[in-house]
Amino acid sequence: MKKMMFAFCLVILSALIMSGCGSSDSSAKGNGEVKEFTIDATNFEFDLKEIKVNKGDTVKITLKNSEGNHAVKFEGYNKEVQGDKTISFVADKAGEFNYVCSIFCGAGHGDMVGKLIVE
Ligand SMILES: [Cu+2]
Repeated sequence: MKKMMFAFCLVILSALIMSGCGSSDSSAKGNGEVKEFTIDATNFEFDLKEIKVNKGDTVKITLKNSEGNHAVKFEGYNKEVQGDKTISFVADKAGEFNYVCSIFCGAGHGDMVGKLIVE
C-alpha cells in the first residue's frame, strides 16, 4: 500500500512540474503564424534592420554571429538572444520596438540597431 501511495505522489509531482513549465514557457504559441528570421551580425551591423509581423504571430529569431560577438535584445519585449541561438516569443504587443546589440562589441556597437514592427 505504501508503494502505491509513493507512486501516486510521483505522478502528482511530475504533473505539477510539467504544468509549471508549460505556463512559464514564453515560446508558447500565439494565435497567429510562426514567422522565422535570421539576423546575421557582423562588426558592426545587423543585416536585417526591420522585422515586420502581425500581432499574435510567434516570432522566431536566430542570431548568427558571422563576425564578432553580438547579441540582439528586443526592447519593450525584454527578449534577448546571444550567440548562435534561436529564441521565439509571441508578438502580443503592437507597436515599434527597437532591437539593439546588448554586448559591448566595440566602436560601432551603438550602430547595431533594428526595428521590430508589430501591426
Ligand atoms: Cu555590441
